[in-house]
Amino acid sequence: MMKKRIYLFLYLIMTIAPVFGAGSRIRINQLGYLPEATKKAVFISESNTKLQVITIHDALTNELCATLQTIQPWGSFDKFNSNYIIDFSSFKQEGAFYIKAGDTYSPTIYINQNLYINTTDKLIGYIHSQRFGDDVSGGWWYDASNKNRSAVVNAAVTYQLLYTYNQHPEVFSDLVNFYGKKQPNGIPDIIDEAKWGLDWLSKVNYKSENPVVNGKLVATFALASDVLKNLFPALSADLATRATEIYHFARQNIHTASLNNLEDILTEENWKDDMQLAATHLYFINYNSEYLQDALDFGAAEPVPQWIFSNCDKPLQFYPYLNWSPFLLMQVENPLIKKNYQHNMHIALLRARLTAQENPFNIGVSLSENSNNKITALHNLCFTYRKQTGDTTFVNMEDALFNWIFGCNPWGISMVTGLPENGLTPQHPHSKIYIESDKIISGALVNGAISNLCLKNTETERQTYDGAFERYQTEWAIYHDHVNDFITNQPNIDATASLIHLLTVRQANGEKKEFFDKNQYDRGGINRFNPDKKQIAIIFTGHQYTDGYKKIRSTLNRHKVKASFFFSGDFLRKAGNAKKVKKLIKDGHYIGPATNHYEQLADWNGISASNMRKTSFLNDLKENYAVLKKLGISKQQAPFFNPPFELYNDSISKWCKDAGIYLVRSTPGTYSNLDYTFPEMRENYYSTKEIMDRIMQVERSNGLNGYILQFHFGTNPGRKDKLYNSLSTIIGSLKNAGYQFTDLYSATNLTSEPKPEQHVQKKNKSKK
Ligand SMILES: [Ca+2]
Ligand SMILES: [Ca+2]
Repeated sequence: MMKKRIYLFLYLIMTIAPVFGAGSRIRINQLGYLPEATKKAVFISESNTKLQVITIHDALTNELCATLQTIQPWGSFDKFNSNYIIDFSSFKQEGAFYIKAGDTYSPTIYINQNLYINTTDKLIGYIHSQRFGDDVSGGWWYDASNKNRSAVVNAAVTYQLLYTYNQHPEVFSDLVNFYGKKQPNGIPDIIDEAKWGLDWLSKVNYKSENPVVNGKLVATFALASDVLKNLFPALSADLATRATEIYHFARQNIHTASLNNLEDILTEENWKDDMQLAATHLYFINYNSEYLQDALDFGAAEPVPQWIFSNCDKPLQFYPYLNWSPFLLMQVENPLIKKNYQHNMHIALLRARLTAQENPFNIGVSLSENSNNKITALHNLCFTYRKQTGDTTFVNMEDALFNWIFGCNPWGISMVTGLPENGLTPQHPHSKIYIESDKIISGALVNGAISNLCLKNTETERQTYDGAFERYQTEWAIYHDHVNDFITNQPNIDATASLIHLLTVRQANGEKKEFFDKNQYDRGGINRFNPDKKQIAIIFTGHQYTDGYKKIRSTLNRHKVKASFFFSGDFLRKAGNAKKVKKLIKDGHYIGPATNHYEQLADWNGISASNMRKTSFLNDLKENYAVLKKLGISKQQAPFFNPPFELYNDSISKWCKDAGIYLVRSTPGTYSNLDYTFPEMRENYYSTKEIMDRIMQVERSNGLNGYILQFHFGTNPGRKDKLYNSLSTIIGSLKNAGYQFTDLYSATNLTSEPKPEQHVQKKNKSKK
């Protein structure tokens, strides 16, 4: 009997049990997911693991938010005996979460509609940092850490910047001038950067170049002449002439040039793709049918991207990886041309999908040197094909390529330096700046993983470096976050430029089109929202006193103003306060946290209070949320936080972001928050009249657009002259001055207000 039991027990362990896999990991896109988008993660495990269900939890409170069975087994792969694709697309709440599968936890997963805001600025900033030369005579960008100068790479980067801007000009901001100084110059920053490239490319002596270079010059100049028509009219006309001149030279010299000097200068083998793109752009400048014929002829020689059909191709062998020409020519009014290119792209994508089906990450490129060039190129190919044909056959592969870049890969690392800021990103890039100064410039996509087979073909032996990533290396894919690994961990300027396009189209096609964050920040906390809007947000903070309750509530109701209230855990636990808070919820106000005991988090200079560690801060906040929960407010319904005494620093705002919440404080200058002072404070005391005068004075001199006015829910009994008694007058005068009062959701536009249905569902569940 005893024996049988043991056997049964062992049997259970071996068959049903272990989600406790040794080396089990959940790989996710660290940048995050749009609420309405497809959301996938990959579970990899070195042991045999059965996975049938996963749960999703809030990253701060650990609250269970969803239980899902949408998991697909993938089988075994190299050293990973079990692999699963976790599909959590049905989960659409915004915030910070994690997935739990057995005893395996994912990193923090961010779901938000505004994921892409400012990301392209970072990438453009990286390209800017690669400028070499002086501002007067110009220069080029280093194409790699060895500080080479390459006309093909410079032309390809410039072209991609112009192309991307031309597709979605609305996405790009103007924060800096041509020299990168924080001084808007009326030119989108992506164009400032493209202009740097153009200036140097204009100096290249095309007569000593071959069609590989000249084709790229023509395409770039012709596209630039179109894109810059309004911004730089004279330059635009000049570039059009130059493009035509270079094209005719290149066209006449194809046979003399192509065989002789191609191989010495470059490893780039194909030039017909470059000449095709050149002819295409010239056709779109003057609609001369000879150019169209040339474009079709050159295109016939290279109908599909060759690297999709090859294995260990060299970095520049089939450069640039993506030829936009077929997509541009599909717009020509000719059904035959359109159909032909559509079929070619379809075949290329089918071939890529065969490769993708061979690995759990669904990656459809062979991992050779500079694989991230191919990953971004294939993504852009999938996207553009889908956009132009409406065929969604390859959308899963497209998403997988995007997720791979940002961490859904065997190592769980985002391949872009410093993006996302709070993620796991390359810490030891093979870049000269890092080697010389230890500084990592954000926004650079590194070369990416390589297969062991292709690594052997390089002059490098298979490299091994000690580190956490070694256990995830496979024959299929090797990557090291190591400064000496120039094959996989070297920042790559043209892959970065290609990634700009990828992020841009994803941002432009997101369900809610917010391209810019118009909030103003101080040490990472929002202290003013969109100054273009004649709107004000009112917030209250409560810890010790409640004497303002009745007056504040009736005033807000009378004026139909929705405000935000931040209450400490101590406040919420005090007898009688729950009732008040419930009434405020019923009135439609926002209720959020202000820490558990309302203890100072930092001093007036922003220096952290002693012992203030991330875990202690977050644990304290968690307790505040636990009391809110008892009043029916989940963390997802309270994403804004107001720190005690409005004191905080960069770390505290960052910790808030990690937890999926936003730190908000008052806009300085109006003294509204000094309504807590009392006469014994002597020269620091402010009477209600002084505060009211001050608010209206700021209004007259500056306007109060986007202002956050913060008041107290109650104040020291020593203060007899309570400001809340005059709240109605303040709101009235501001309304008369034309201001609207708004809630923090619409004010900041950072996250959407949870829908009422979600509350109802939760209530029903908790009753069961
Ligand atoms: Ca600018
Ligand atoms: Ca080429």
